[in-house]
Amino acid sequence: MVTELTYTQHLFAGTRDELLAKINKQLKPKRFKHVQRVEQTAIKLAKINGVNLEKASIAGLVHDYAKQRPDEDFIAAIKQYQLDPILLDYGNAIWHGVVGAELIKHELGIYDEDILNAVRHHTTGAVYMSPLEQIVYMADYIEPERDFPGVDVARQLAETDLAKSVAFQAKHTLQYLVDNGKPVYPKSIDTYNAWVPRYPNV
Ligand code: DGI
Ligand code: FE
Ligand code: FE
Repeated sequence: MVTELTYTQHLFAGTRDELLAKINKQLKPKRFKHVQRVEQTAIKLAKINGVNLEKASIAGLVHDYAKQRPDEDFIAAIKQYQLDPILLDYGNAIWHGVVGAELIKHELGIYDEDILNAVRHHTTGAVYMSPLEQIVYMADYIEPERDFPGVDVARQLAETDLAKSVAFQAKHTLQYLVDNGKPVYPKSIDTYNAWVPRYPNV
């Protein structure tokens, strides 16, 4: 069942359909479908955890808004908004969330810091994550088309113990990065340290 919320909280200056149209222009069809599945999954987790449904909808829809932008756009934004220059050592995987949040703020006029932090932290997690941030981080990981070993454990955990599911994702993502010799963004390690030792056998 698809939940099409009516926006009333002025977090975005327009209707959900108007927001969808703006996102649609930024993304290829596959990615556009993904963000709609993340929205629906985020709403489901928001209902379970008593989180603002409109924020879950907007954050889910916009989380990958910048995913298909060229590198030059991110490099320009890192400089223009004086973000941490260490970001320049990374690439789209890290930029589309951390830097993407600034593009969302300025291009879509979404200023709610909880929504923006949910976008900023959706890839790497963070030491402190609000319930909304945890929901978007997990919804992206477990949306219905995700298919990897352990995804069903992650889904089960996300619906029963949100914080423990965050620990699960932090541990398994770091494991994946290390196993594949990928560069680890320092904040991903901070996320691991903040969340995983609380649940040593996750
Ligand atoms: O944008 P999506 O594909 O929907 O999902 P995402 O934003 O969670 O990105 C997932 C990818 O990002 C996944 O392949 C793992 C990667 N990633 C997460 N943390 C790090 C990272 N990649 C690098 N290089 N370093 C990280 O710390
Ligand atoms: Fe993403
Ligand atoms: Fe995503």
